[in-house]
Amino acid sequence: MEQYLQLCQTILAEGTVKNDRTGTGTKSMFGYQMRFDLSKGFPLVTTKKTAMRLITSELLWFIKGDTNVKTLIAERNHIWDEWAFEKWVKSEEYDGPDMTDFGRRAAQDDQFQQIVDQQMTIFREKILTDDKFAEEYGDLGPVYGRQWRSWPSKDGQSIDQLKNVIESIKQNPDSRRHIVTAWNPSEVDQMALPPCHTFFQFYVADGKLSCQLYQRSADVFLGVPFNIASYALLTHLIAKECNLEVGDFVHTLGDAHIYSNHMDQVNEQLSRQPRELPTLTISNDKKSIFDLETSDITVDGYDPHPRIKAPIAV
Ligand code: UFP
Repeated sequence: MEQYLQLCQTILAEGTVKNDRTGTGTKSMFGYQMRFDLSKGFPLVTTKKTAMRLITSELLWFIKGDTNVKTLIAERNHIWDEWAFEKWVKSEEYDGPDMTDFGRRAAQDDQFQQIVDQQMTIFREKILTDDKFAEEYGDLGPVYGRQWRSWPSKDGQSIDQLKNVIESIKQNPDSRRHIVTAWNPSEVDQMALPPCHTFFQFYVADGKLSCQLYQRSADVFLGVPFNIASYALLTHLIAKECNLEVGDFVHTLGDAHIYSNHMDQVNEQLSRQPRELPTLTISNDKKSIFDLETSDITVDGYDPHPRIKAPIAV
């Protein structure tokens, strides 16, 4: 994963100090590209421990077209909880303690953090046990799963971009139109977080499938290790589905930034020696990627340096 450390180094050396939506401040550069040959190991960052289980369950959730956090919560994956929780605490039905601007307030106030945690626990329990509540407050709306699998079209129908792209890779591998886009201009204003991984394209040559992602905005310390592994996994899954070997994952970044409160963590990582990459195994007994479950995917030989904690910018 020299490529990832090189990205960190380049931003530290050449980036511009730039303000951002969250008010945290960043060092940032515009336009950067990394390339990972997927036949040389699975690109899961080794200079800090990264939770593959969360990456896998989130990606399969996207692939199934699911937009409800219930599925993720049931798998102990909490990366999307806050977005659903926000909808709940802003609703008329919510009658607990005031949660205005809870993310920012909790970050500055430990006591308030405890109150948020309590409400979050109640929220998760309700999502898991009350179907009607989950239907109403667990759904995140027009996020990735929706755009990939049922992009609303003009005539009231929907477009299954993922199925279509798999079909086009199989039928016409040389095509230059193997594209899936999550950036839907007509729905961006309804999204809590407009898609960061916005657009991807597949490419077939010499029996190998490559994938390039355009990521408009990249939190290099917290987000990017997840994003690399997620799209590497997606490329493996689609390659298997199409009977192809894996080629390269090309990761193109728009605004690539390191938050000002992640500098020590990035330097800590840069002081560590990268280790051998793990290998990915996809269980063979299921036919379609649409039927896969988290337990069907395993990563072996992952021996990372210890975890590094860092605050998330909201
Ligand atoms: N971010 C990522 N990868 C993701 C994701 C978010 O890096 O997959 F969902 C980061 C990028 C940025 C913030 O720091 O989250 C989104 O903020 P904005 O919409 O202002 O770009």
